[in-house]
Amino acid sequence: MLVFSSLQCYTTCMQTIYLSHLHDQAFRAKFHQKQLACDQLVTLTGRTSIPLEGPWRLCPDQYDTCLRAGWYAYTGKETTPVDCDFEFWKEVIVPSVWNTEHEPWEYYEGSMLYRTEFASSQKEGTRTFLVFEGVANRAYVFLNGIYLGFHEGASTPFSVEITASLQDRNTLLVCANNTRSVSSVPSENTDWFNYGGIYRQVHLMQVSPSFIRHWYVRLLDAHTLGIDIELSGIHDSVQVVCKELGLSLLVAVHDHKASVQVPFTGQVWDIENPKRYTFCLQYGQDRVEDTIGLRTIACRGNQILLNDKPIFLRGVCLHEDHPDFGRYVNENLVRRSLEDAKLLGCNCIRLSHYPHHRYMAEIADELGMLLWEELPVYWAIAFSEPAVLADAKNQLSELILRDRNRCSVIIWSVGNENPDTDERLAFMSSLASLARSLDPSRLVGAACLVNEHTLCIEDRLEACLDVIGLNEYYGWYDPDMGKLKILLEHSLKDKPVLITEFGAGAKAGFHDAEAALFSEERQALFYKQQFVLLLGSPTVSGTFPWLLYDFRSPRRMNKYQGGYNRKGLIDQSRRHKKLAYATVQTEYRRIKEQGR
Ligand code: GCB
Repeated sequence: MLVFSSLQCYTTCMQTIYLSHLHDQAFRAKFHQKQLACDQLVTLTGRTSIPLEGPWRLCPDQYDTCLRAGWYAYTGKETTPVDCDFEFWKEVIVPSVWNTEHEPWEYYEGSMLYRTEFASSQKEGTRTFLVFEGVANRAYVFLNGIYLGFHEGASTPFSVEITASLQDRNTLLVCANNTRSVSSVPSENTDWFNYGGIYRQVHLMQVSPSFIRHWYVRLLDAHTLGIDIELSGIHDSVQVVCKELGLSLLVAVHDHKASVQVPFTGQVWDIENPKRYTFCLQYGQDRVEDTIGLRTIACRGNQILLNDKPIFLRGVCLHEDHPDFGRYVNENLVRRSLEDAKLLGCNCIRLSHYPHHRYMAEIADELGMLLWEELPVYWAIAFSEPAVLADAKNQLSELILRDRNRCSVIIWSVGNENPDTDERLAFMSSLASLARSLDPSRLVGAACLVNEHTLCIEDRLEACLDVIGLNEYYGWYDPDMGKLKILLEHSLKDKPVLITEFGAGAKAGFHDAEAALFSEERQALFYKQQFVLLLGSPTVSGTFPWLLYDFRSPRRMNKYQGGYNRKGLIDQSRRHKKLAYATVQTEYRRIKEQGR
């Protein structure tokens, strides 16, 4: 009897241990305590790094068993059965979105495990960081079985120091999760496809024990160059060199920060002549180098001034979406988008509705294109949840830290078409203040709201913005284009108003002499009529057709759409230019010729 009862007790205890995770519904909480956020970010640009690209192994983990049962700690030497065998997972090239890599994963939403092994020889006295440029929508990172942290937000970079856990041979496991959630930024419902995965590069970055964390170079005014540097380490000065400008300065470090202002007599960057200068910074053994354009951007009344001269923004909107690669982009794809926009006659692109790959701003700097960069504070967001605000602020900080040396970026947008509530106002105005405090050298904007009764742009957020975005679809969703004329007359503002979206759907190759809905003719006609009204209005300082390319959207399921938003001026293959492309091109040529 005694033997039986102790055996029974033993079995129950074992079951409790074995089963405990099955009963733990709060299993994510312990992972979420360790956030990888902007305070740990180290600027990647200007450094050499070791890419962790190539074949990784992937396994869908629909029920999050890795996090629940601790697969990340498995060594392969377990003596009881385990539920995963890493070497049998499918091999996929990283970076990529999983949706395009394996047909059964096309619509998968949930957790995907990514695993790779890499060798590392850490040089004596160096510090090593892992840098992720984009994991959709959130990531849990493990190195050699040790949990490093959690990052929320699909489109901004994050980094984590791994000096202490690095070995000669290493195993990196990432749980990438793209579950849509009402408490995320963006929220559950968007007009784009919810791709998932490690879709931007991963790097190993080795730096000296004392190193440059971030640096920020810009014109404070037409004649003054300002440089601010954040450091981690012991040295009392940092050297700043720009040979072409004849600069060679030793700047004193106080409290891990160094700042200097010097007269600027060089050539400004602008879209016709995108002149850039090479800046090198040396702090002890650490050295960074970047090519940076210098320009000013400001507003005067309803004008936007680039280098003190008024400029009309001949814009277009763009999503990161390709039929073969989803949200993954490489340099060639980015160059192609910029070329298509240039050919259209654009001088500005609105990167909707989330931070695009850093290549975009780097190449726009090189080619002379202005950019509107945006946070995915899109439609309905849980504005009253403090954790959601913290997440949005973190994404904004990561974006600004990544791109504030990119002169092409002129506007930080804090959101798009959100409902008018007190909570939304508080949320978005605090984002606008944060953008200004991190980067006072750019404009802050957002797509604002319209009072449809009085036909007037009317948004309490306007007071916190430098530029007012207006998305309008009169003549498409609302058939009465006449309302647009009234709206523009009612909306004379002392700030620039940009038409941040206007457009109509057209299925490439569908022609109709009567200009039926979704025909190319209808879309072209729409743009002709819209431009007459928009360019005739003194209110409008820029126009951004919605958009350059068709893109996937699960909300768009009529017979013309077939899962795509068809408002592109070019179809999703990027080969077929619709009739409206030429219409917009003609208008933009005319605006340019008029010197507007
Ligand atoms: C909008 C949204 C954009 C949509 C677009 C449309 O106002 O900002 O994300 O895709 O309308 O096509 O309806």
